[in-house]
Amino acid sequence: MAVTTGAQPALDPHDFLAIDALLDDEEKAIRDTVRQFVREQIVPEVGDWFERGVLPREVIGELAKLGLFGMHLEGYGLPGASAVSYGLACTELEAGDSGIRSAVSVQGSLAMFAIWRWGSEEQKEQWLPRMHTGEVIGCFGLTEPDAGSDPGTMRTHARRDGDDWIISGTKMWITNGTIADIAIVWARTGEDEIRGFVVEKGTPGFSAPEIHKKLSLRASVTSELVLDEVRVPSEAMLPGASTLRGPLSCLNEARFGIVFGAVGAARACFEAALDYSKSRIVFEKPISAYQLTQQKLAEMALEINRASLVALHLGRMKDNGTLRPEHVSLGKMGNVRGAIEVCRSARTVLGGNGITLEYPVIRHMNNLESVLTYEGTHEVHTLVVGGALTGTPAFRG
Ligand code: TGC
Ligand code: FAD
Repeated sequence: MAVTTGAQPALDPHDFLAIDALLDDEEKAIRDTVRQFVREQIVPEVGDWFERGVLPREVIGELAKLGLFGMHLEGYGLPGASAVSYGLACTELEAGDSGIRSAVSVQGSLAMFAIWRWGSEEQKEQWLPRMHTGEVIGCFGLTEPDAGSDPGTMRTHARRDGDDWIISGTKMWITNGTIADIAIVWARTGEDEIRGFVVEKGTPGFSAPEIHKKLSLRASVTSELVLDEVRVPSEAMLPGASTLRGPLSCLNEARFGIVFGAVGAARACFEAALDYSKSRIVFEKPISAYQLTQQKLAEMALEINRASLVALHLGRMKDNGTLRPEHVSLGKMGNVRGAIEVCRSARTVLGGNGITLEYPVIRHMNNLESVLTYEGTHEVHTLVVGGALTGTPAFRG
């Protein structure tokens, strides 16, 4: 069939490749609900939260009311939405702010998923319904001051004492740590054994001081977890996981959300740049009329459409059971890097206005520096893909 030419309606700059047509009604409904929430309740406020370095507790309540916590998990009163629907929700949340998507990622894909995948029936019944409604907030403690990309070198350890476990160590850079009611803490229990524990806030010896002075992801709580001989009962241990496979399986879930989320941050910056370019007059013309600006906008549109298609494809693979961790690594490295390029280019279109919180661009740009690093750095994912391509593992040996 020939390419359609002749008189046509104008192309939609916000959906240039008509990707919307690839979504079903339920996916669109979820996407639209989250988009409206973000436009009405996040976008008008988030610059101020970012400036003040806070994530108001009520926002977590609103995210829970929308049913977003653990939305892609099944059973225990959870919605069981498709992976694509969850991904689209992440795109819309991150169009607001990466910190908002992080709050949902950590609750659903890390803390809830750890219990859902590796917990006992009692743990699932005890925690998952209350985490879905936001009554219980969770965090996920894997990274340590001296063990980030290589979590297998963690020092946090747990030893048996009668029926209890005693946990000691420090976790670093933990999203939601200070506001969490429970922490999933990963600890060494033997030379080759790593296990997860549900540690409740208020347990003697456990504290979660907030990390300040961040210049990225400021509308998000980031914390240390300090465990000083913390005693927990044997029922606090997640029975299904006994190696690094336990926490790494949770990361696959959260990384998947980032593949979609990064598209949202990029889209928000593109939209800001497109709008601005039409109204900003320089040398007596709107800057959108200059070819160099059009090139920037075209490159942004290219990247956003490419990243959206990659995300949707990986989402369909996840829904049909063919998605592998290496695919997620490729998606995370490509879409986050692309989003950073889009945001930096958008920043230049806004000129001096590009550096203020009056516009979303520099906030997204700064946030994406965290997104590039957390959930596995760009380099780690590059090496995962490199290992899969060559058959030569890059990390050890
Ligand atoms: P390696 O020897 O390859 O594997 C150890 C065991 O794990 C299994 N495995 C996986 N399982 C599930 N999913 C994956 N993606 C897996 N990758 C490996 C593997 O089969 C093995 O299982 P078993 O049963 O045989 O023992 O592990 P390694 O020590 O060589 O490390 C590999 C490496 C570097 C890829 C991995 O450690 C890694 O991904 N490093 C990055 C760490 C990371 O991403 N940390 C993120 C912390 S959480 C976070 O950042 C939250 S941000 C939240 C927010 O605010 O949004
Ligand atoms: P390192 O591992 O010290 O890496 C430093 C540099 O060396 C990086 O560029 C890295 O890519 C590079 N590098 C490492 N290995 C290699 C190699 N083999 N070849 C080439 N280069 C290499 N963690 C949690 O557990 N839970 C959370 O909720 C959480 N939330 C976070 C929120 C924020 C805002 C941030 C910034 C981080 C968060 N993290 C969390 C931690 C995050 O996952 C780690 O920062 C990340 O995994 C990298 O670890 P690191 O900072 O120790 O860097």
